[in-house]
Amino acid sequence: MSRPQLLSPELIVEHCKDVPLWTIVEQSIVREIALQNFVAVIGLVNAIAIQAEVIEHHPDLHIFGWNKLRIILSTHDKGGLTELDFALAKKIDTFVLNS
Ligand code: H2B
Repeated sequence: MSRPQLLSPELIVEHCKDVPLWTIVEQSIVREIALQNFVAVIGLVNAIAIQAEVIEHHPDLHIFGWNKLRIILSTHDKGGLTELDFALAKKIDTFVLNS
């Protein structure tokens, strides 16, 4: 996939409307999720990992507290947020609904 450009602050605000469960933290968007148990978290991590490989865009994934996952999305190549981050956030939201 081609590497998109950094988004303007105005476009970031627009994209955030599509992913209301994500929070802007510095140059990234972050979502924390609590699931039923550890195995459910691992299942979600695996689903995200496969998608990340497909689109060649990789979030930071932090498992903590046995049933929680913190997902941090940023485009490292560009030093901030791009369309790729919001596309992956939307996809991850669909995985969470099904986990
Ligand atoms: N993931 C993230 N989150 N940011 C990047 O800039 C990035 C990546 N770059 N995954 C990708 C890999 C790039 O290095 C390869 C060549 O696609």
